[in-house]
Amino acid sequence: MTPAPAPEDKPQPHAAELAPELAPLMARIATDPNARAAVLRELLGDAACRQIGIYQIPTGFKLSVVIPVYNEERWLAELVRRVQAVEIPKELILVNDFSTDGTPAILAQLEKQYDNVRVFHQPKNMGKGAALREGFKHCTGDVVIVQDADWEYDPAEYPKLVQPILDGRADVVIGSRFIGESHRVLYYWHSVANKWLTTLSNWFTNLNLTDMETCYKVFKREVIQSITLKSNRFGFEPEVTAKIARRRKGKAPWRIYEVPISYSGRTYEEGKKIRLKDAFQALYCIVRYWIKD
Ligand SMILES: Nc1nc2c(ncn2[C@@H]2O[C@H](COP(=O)(O)OP(=O)(O)O)[C@@H](O)[C@H]2O)c(=O)[nH]1
Ligand SMILES: [Mg+2]
Repeated sequence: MTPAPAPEDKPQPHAAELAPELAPLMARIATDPNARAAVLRELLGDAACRQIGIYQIPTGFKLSVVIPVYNEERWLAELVRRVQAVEIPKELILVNDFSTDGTPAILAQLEKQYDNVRVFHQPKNMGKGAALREGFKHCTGDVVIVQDADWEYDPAEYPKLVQPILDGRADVVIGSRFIGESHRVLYYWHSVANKWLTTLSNWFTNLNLTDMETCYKVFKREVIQSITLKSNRFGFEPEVTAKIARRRKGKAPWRIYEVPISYSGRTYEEGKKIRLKDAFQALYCIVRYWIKD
């Protein structure tokens, strides 16, 4: 006896098949994300749409996606495709950190393929922090997001990450892998190290973050371009956190939000590069940037 198909295997009828009069509307909203958001808001209600990051993108809004790239030939092209698939107007700033594999050729191809992609090259391998610093200089968007060049983080979550800024509630948004979304089950000691580093950073900054080491950090452009960053390698994460924390006070305090994100970590065999020494570097930077800018 053939088993009954699982519910998700059954072909689902398209809305336009059920109700042909919907066909012109479906065709119209297929190419217009704001029209789709408006229709869904009417159907589902504002609250449900907010939960899933469906909202109107203001006219003229642009997101700058800064991608540091070091020897990522295996992941890069597909990652850029996933970023481009996000329905937010954007520019992609890719910074090649002196890669020695096929990455430069892929970057050249991407720059040719897409109008909104710009590529910059570091003169020698200097680390993620230095690559980001270079990338931030060239951003022209309203909001800036950091994107690693692997598949550990999912660009489909940009709308949710940008939402607190577009709502006027936040100046900085930090994605957290530890407050609710799904994640690939991998290295236990990594998650322990992440939690320790976050806790220690919180002691010094008095922020109640749950994931300081996350890649997804989102800033209003004027916020990130007004911070002087020094760390060349993975010290970027504690440094930027400390410098943002300092600006919670004063005349125009920066407001920070945290948003749950999923995480599909990669293994060392798949190209993960962060090492134990990077945790010690982060430890040093937490203390160093607490003492002095
Ligand atoms: N490890 C490492 N990553 C770099 C460097 N320069 C730029 N990157 C990029 O920084 C991002 C984070 O590094 P990644 O290896 O994904 O960190 P991990 O996944 O936490 O091990 C990736 O997009 C790298 O390609 C570098 O010198 N070393
Ligand atoms: Mg990574």
